[in-house]
Amino acid sequence: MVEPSDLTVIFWILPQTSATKKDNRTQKRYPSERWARARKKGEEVQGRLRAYIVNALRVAGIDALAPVDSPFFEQTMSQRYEHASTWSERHAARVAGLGTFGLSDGLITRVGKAMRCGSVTARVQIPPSPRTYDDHHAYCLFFTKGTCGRCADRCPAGSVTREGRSKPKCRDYVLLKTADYVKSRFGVEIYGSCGLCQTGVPCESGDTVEGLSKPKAHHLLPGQRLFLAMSLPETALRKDVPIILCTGYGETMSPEKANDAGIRKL
Ligand code: B12
Ligand code: SF4
Ligand code: SF4
Repeated sequence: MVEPSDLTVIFWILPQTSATKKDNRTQKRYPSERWARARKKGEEVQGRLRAYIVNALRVAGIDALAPVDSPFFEQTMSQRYEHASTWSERHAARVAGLGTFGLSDGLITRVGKAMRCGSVTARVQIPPSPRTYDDHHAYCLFFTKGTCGRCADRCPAGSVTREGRSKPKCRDYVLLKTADYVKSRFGVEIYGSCGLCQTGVPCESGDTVEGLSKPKAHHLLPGQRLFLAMSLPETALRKDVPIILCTGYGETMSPEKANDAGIRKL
């Protein structure tokens, strides 16, 4: 029998690169090529990262699974919440102290809303990272200051408005229109890419998060420290196993700085 208190959720945020954000900022209707490719390849990377962490934990004798890869994960249509799933990465991240929701429903983190995220649940007890907010909308200017609303202006599907969000409008747009567009224009076969509400907005890179320093490229977010702590036995102590500290947030990183930080290859 497993009690909730026996478990720890390990969570990470992988921000989009500055080049991807820059390209998508100029878009008015459809995603840029980089954004579409990041949606496809980014999720593949997430899948591998989840599998890697689960495996490292299991080798260290710790039961673990990635909720979204487990047989219990399903996406469903809820009468109350429309499109829903049995594991919400965004809710888990909010609880883990990594971010709060914005007007567009996107999760705004210290490194911004333009990101992808993932999690692994493990049977181990680790003290939780501190949660630095009480309000679940703390990083959104619309809810905290009554300003902004830029994500609503940017949404080409009319899904985000100042009155709330329509999931079906977003879903129809990204499943039908952008999927056709990125396939015919870039040869990328992927549904669900758009992200105009995540780029060209004040919260894109975490600038609406007050009072907290932005993590440097090779620094870990609080939730990621848990990951390192937990995978230490199998990774950090073994010199032959590489550790990826950050995949994607390259604004201040260069091969020289990476080298200085002890990373052998960028
Ligand atoms: C199905 C899905 C979709 C569907 C429907 C999503 C939806 N619920 O609206 C479609 C295809 C439309 C979609 C679109 C997009 N998605 Co999507 N999607 C998912 C997926 C697989 C499941 C989401 C889900 O149904 N969860 C259950 C519902 C109930 O919760 P939720 O959507 O996570 O979040 C809810 C909260 O924000 C809540 N909320 C808002 N305020 C408050 C306040 C309180 C108090 C509470 C309790 C809740 C709450 O309302 C949201 C909607 O119900 C997740 C991965 C995952 N397993 O979590 C990715 C995920 C949510 N998508 C993501 C992304 C990047 C996108 C897109 C930008 C597409 C793209 N890649 O270009 C758009 C953004 C849409 C938007 N405005 O946020 C990221 C989120 C990034 C972020 N910053 O938030 C995720 C987490 C994928 C990942 N691994 O990184 N997506
Ligand atoms: S663009 Fe503005 S209104 Fe929309 S989520 Fe970001 S801070 Fe909130
Ligand atoms: S992903 Fe695109 S369609 Fe969906 S809410 Fe954001 S801007 Fe609108």
